[in-house]
Amino acid sequence: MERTYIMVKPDGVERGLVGEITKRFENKGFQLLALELKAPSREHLEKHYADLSAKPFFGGLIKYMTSGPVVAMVWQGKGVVKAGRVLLGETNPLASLPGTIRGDFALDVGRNICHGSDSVESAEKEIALWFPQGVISHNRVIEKLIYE
Ligand code: DAT
Ligand code: MG
Repeated sequence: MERTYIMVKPDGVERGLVGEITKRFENKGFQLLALELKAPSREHLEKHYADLSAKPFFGGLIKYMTSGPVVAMVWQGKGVVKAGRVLLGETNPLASLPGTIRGDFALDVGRNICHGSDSVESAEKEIALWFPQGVISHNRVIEKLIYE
């Protein structure tokens, strides 16, 4: 079953949006496999965002991401990588529709409150980076009510 890495960024944690963001993934039917409040090092975040290291905003991005704790999560379910991106909205919150997390709660691209993996491949890498100890694999009793 597909898995994705979702992270509430420091502004989302500070603004008390952890429950709101988590609720949307739960409501949709996705299954939580891992959740932890973390204070990642600069080096750890530089690995997470390695693909963006040449971008002019990289320094500001790392500074923002180390400004407070983040909530790291792994969610599982059918099509969860793509569906997670749909729940999040666009990278630029102003281009995100109401009903999406960024569309409902953010304005600036550099304060967009939540991260979601952009492909199955990056999800696997990100889950291994944030949860090297692995996640809890468990069978939900309600599975047959969510899937046909
Ligand atoms: P996403 O987070 O939607 O996957 P991304 O991976 O391209 O977007 O960029 C990672 C983060 O970097 C993004 O959430 C916010 C920041 N960022 C992206 N583009 C930016 C820009 N043009 N100016 C400032 N920050 C930017
Ligand atoms: Mg990205």
